[in-house]
Amino acid sequence: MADIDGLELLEEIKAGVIRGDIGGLPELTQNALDGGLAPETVMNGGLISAMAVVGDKFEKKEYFVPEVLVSARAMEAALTVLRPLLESGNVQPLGRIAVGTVKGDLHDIGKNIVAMVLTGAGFEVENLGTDVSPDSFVEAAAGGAQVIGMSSLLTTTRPVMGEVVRLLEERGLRGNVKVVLGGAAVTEKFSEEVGADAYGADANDAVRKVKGLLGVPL
Ligand code: B1M
Repeated sequence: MADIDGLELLEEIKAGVIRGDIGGLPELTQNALDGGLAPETVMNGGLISAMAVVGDKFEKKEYFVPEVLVSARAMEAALTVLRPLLESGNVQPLGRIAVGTVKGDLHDIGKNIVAMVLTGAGFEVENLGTDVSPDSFVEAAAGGAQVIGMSSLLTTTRPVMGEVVRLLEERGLRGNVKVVLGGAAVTEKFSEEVGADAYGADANDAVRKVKGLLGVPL
């Protein structure tokens, strides 16, 4: 495929997510892959950049929750095509990680991408879902997760992450488990303040940070 076709397809995918074309996205995504675009290119250049536009529209009150929800579903439809490719990693897991969106927060697209990319990088990932209580994160750590990954997009849910770190300490588990934070409500500075071990700016950065914490070569 000529590069220009690849760029056009990426633009179509991006436009499809922005206008919420749930039905058309799987085929467009498949066409892009068949045409030689890498799954990571489709995800970053098509899907994630589209959600950034959707976020801008929401902020400017050009989009409201229903439109955002339809775009989110369109992105999920595309991800069903990408998921098997992004998750086909090594056979021997490099480590065990539990990932969830914190209590009070239902945003899961970014967290699911992080889970997918970690799986693809060779980790065994338990996806705890959304609205995950501090106790559930602690249970995952007690059950043998070496890393607890928390995602938060709402500033109101940020205190939950500090609560989890505190509970892990209180229950004597903090020495055995690393904590990684991410999501639009989190910053590196905030991660340090609540006592997390690392901050992941995006899915690839999360993989880098988890590898670093577990001593896996980059
Ligand atoms: Co919501 N929402 N939303 N929303 N929404 C935001 C987050 C918001 C910033 C929009 C805005 O006002 N500009 C705003 C939060 C404001 C704030 O707190 N400061 C907001 C709001 C206010 C709300 C509601 C309260 C709206 C309402 O009801 N009035 C409500 C809350 C519901 C709840 O959770 N209790 C709500 C609802 C929704 C929808 C349901 C409509 C939908 C979510 C659908 C879903 O997730 N299934 C939605 C969406 C889609 C968004 C925006 C537009 C896009 C989020 C997204 O999916 N981005 C968002 C605006 C924005 O972020 N600009 C917004 C794409 C995704 C790939 O990126 O999630 O950032 P992201 O993940 C990235 C990185 O952050 C990182 O890697 C990912 C891949 O690169 N990352 C990690 C994420 N988790 C990580 C974990 C890691 C490491 C990296 O380690 C463990």
